[in-house]
Amino acid sequence: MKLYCSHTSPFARKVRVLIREKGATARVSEETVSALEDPASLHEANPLGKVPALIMPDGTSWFDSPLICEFLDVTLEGPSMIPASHVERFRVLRHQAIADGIMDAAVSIVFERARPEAQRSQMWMDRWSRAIARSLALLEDEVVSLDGPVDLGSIAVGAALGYLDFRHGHLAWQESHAELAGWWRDFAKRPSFVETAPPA
Ligand SMILES: N[C@@H](CCC(=O)N[C@@H](CS)C(=O)NCC(=O)O)C(=O)O
Repeated sequence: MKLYCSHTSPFARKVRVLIREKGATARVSEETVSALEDPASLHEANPLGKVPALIMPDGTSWFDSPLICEFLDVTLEGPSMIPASHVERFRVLRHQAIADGIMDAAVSIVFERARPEAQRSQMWMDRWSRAIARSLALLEDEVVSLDGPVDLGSIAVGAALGYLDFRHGHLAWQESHAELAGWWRDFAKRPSFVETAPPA
């Protein structure tokens, strides 16, 4: 299997961490692509033109990181990252949903900032910023639910927080969310996160 990814994408990092937590790096090779350069190989694997995308030896492809994670979780050996019991499964998927939402908003702000100033929408950047702020407040309130064995939910939250540190350091979110920051400081030390840290 081959994963098209980028080392700056938080969605790709989520998948790359999950593969490492399952101890299955030998099963998935990683190829770095730049989605914004529109490589044909990426479009063939994912018509949406986004990373990550997973391509199978027979040419079948999987895209959108939640689906890739679920596919890899059931097909790769190693500990399960999505619990089977309904209550636990939905707790994990809820964490993933809020984390993916933070990533969507944070990535959108980065793309918006890259546009010529006259074309930027302050209204949208403010709206995405408020969504991030509300989501961080929710995670701060519910931080105890992130404790316990690593799973797709905690991996996704880690990928989202790591992206805020990488691209949105000016938010200084760790100063206003002490519990969540404490959780992340420990969680970020996992080898799976250290190995996939975005470039300095
Ligand atoms: N919902 C997608 C989002 C993936 C995504 O937005 N990837 C970004 C990089 S962080 C991308 O490739 N963007 C290129 C584009 O939007 O054209 C997922 O979960 O995989």
